[in-house]
Amino acid sequence: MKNFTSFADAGDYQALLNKALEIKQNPFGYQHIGRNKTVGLIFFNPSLRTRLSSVKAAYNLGAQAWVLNAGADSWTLEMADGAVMNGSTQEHIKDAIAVMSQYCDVLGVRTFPTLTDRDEDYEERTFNKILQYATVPVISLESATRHPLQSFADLITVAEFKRTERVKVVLTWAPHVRALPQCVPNSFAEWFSEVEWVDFVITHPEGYELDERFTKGARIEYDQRKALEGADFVQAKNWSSFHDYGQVLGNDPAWMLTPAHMALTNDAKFLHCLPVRRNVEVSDAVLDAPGSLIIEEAGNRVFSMQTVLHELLK
Ligand code: AN0
Ligand code: CP
Repeated sequence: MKNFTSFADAGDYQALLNKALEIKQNPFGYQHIGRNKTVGLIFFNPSLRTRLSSVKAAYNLGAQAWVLNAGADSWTLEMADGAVMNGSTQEHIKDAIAVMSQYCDVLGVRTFPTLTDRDEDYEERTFNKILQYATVPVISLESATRHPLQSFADLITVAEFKRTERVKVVLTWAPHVRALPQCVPNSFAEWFSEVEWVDFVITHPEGYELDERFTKGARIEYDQRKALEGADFVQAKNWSSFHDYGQVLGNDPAWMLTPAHMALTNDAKFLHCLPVRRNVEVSDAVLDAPGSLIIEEAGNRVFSMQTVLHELLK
């Protein structure tokens, strides 16, 4: 592994999953790998789980971590190549990333999409600049189009809680009050459509089709009730439209996950990457039910990150 930005970087996903399950059993067993190593974490956007689980993962591995909230804690960064910097930006991303690379052995970066310029987002122009200027391995802490550490944590969670050899996993769109990125569903689709022991179904209202580069191989079912039938795991997430880029096309509250939806499933376990808008995306009764794994799923963010750090630092 050279960088970790997508499913492709995971290589043999089953081997990586087995490693994560092993590390979870013995979280301090690889401290020789992190000794005298520094993990740098840069956030261009807010975070609770990614930020804290990454620090914890570094500590478990015997490494130190620093965090920078770019823009808020540092100089305002210029992204455009060749910019005449006589406006509000104070330091070029080129210099900032090259400098920060000297202060760490691996660099985690969170960027978000513009949700207004689809080409800029789907070409990952910001993240690719970071890859270009970094001189150490780079981990995506969520980019414009992907959130691979989240999907890896979701895979760990499904593997831990599955009751049968094969499982049906459903990703369902959920209503929200804001326009959100497609990163989480893109990555979820990219990962779960490749897992051999998963029957993967995506359900969403018409107009919320994701980029086919992420959903190829997945079954798409517009009837949410039909999709949920017999599900072993249900992951709910809102996303804005890909085709009508960044738009909220409708927010039918009937798509909010309730116990009536879950009753259609095979006593499914419930997943959500968090943060969740309670009683908008999903009802309290689902989030707080015994079958809800939202806290365990967030807990596994430590082990997805720790496993990736292990692979990059070993
Ligand atoms: C972000 C998103 O949808 O990508 C982060 C989720 C991990 N969610 C929100 O902005 C609410
Ligand atoms: N799930 C997730 O990535 O959460 P944060 O945005 O809080 O890091």
